Amino acid sequence: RRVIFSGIQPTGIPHLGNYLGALSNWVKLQTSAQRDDVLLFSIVGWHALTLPQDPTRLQSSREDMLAVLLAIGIDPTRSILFHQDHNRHHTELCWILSCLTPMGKLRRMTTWKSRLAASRNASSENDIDDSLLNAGLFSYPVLQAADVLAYRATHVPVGEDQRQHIELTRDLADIFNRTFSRHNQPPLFPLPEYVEAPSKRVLSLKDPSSKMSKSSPDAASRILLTDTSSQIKAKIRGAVTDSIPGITYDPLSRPGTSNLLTILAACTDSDVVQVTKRYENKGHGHLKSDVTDAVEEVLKGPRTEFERIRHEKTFLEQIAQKGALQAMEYSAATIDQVRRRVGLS
Ligand code: AQP
Repeated sequence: RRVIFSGIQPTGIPHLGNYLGALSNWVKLQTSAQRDDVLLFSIVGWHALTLPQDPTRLQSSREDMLAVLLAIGIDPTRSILFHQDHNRHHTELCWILSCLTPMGKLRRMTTWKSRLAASRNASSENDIDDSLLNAGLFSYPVLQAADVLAYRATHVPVGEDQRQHIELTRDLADIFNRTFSRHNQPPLFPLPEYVEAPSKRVLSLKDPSSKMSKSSPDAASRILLTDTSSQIKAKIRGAVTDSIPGITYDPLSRPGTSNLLTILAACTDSDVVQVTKRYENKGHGHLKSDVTDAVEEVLKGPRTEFERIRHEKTFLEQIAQKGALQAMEYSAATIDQVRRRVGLS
């Protein structure tokens, strides 16, 4: 049987990139799952703390995220839907794995390298502004590994930007297995597989050299799952493209135009090359109008459902409580074995 695990940070309402790159795949996996497959989807609050958060906003973002996940179709009677911070097994396993993680592996994570680059003082290559960095930011890929391994997950559907972290998770599972499998004990952890999302990285609408992100200061750079149809229209109309006549798919030299084609293909479940052919002799205005319609079609259902359930606090609390208990039941068996193997039972 497959054990499928994935998570999302409660750092704001998810955007179209989160949806096309990860969340829509969660729903597809849930629909196509075999009866004995286990699915776990987590709102990973501890990860959010790697960057400064306003406590009141974090609290409401956690609640909104739960409502969004239900609104897009995660079914709590089929999948275990829970807040990571309700299950302390994650942090316990994270500590044990941290003690097995070579620093060099963490230094090679591209997410860390880009944070480091961003914090270098403009006046000197070697001068790093420490105030922008913290130990959690450096080691959060280990917490991510613990999130996955606590359930001995076999499959992890995440966006392309997380692929390297799944490789690290496999490495740490392997290190643990080799270090703590004495007397012919079978390895404790399966090596989890990265499950590719149907859509690749969705880029910022305002700066197509970077990905669409919840934390970008420019709100016009992303389409939120809860945006109204007029907000969607305005954001796509304002998306940065180029002045080259005709439409071609060329992510390197035409990233803005190609991003719109990626979005259109993903929203209509089509191949990007086929989609591009239809626009060969058309202009950006035509493309943008069709992208707007396709995005609206995908988001209108979740948006209505979100508005319906977001204020049902008791219902949302019950879902969270049930999810936490189910998640802990699963991870307790792993943590018990981990403690025994390392000599801490
Ligand atoms: N632009 C994107 N395109 C495709 N997939 C994406 N994901 C994120 N951005 C894109 C995928 O969404 C899942 C949940 O992401 P996350 O919230 O846990 O963290 P993140 O990758 O850091 O996403 P954001 O939006 O950029 O959040 P902030 O700004 O808070 O850091 C992951 O599977 C991710 O791959």
